[in-house]
Amino acid sequence: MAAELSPIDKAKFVAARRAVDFVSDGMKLGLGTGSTAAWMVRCLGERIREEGLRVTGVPTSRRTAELARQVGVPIQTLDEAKWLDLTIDGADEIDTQLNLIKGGGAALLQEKIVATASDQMIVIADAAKEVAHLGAFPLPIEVIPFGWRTTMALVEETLVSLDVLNRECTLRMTGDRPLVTDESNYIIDLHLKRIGNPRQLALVLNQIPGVVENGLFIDICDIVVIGQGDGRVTVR
Ligand code: ABF
Repeated sequence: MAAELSPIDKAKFVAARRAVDFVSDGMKLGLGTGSTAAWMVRCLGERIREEGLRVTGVPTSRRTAELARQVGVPIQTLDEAKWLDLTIDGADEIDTQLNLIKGGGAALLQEKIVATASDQMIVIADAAKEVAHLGAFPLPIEVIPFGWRTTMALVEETLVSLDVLNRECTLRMTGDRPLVTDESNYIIDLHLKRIGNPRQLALVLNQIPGVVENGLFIDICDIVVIGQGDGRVTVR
């Protein structure tokens, strides 16, 4: 499967393949979104075909659901699963406390719901995702479309009240139209450059009317599997 991959894709693939080793027969899984998570879904499909692995997956986006169907991973809804043994997903940034920024793939809402409804979460990533401090990657927040400009203004005011220096907020676009998430919401990206107190910011952002969820995953990730372009994998 990984014959002629670029170094970055090799890194994502080996991390995904190693994470799938944690999956055992009968598990109910959360299936993440993004290119690294896509490798995980493909590796799961391979284990199902070659070993007869029996698992079910709850996808965190339509595109993950479609890929799961293509590669033969049985899927169900979170309500059908009720609770999950393990979620495996990607991330945009991972700090030394295993706190994450997620949402670059605009799937943060379902990803956070599914990850929180799991006994364990494994994050898979290439080494470039590891950072000393979160924030260089713009922090995505999901907002309802109604009054989004007002919501964005309230977010900027909140950032001022928190003495956040860099406060640029942008509506995520697809071409010349706002990107619409699977839950029919919008994404606003917060270009903060560095987040001094992710825990506090995550709590404050979700108090703002119109904000549905934010891309800070605090105390949710249990294990990180990092892949390198030369095929090495580290688990921490
Ligand atoms: C998804 O994976 C998103 O939350 C995150 O933005 C993305 C990372 O994508 P990739 O694996 O393609 O780098 O879970």
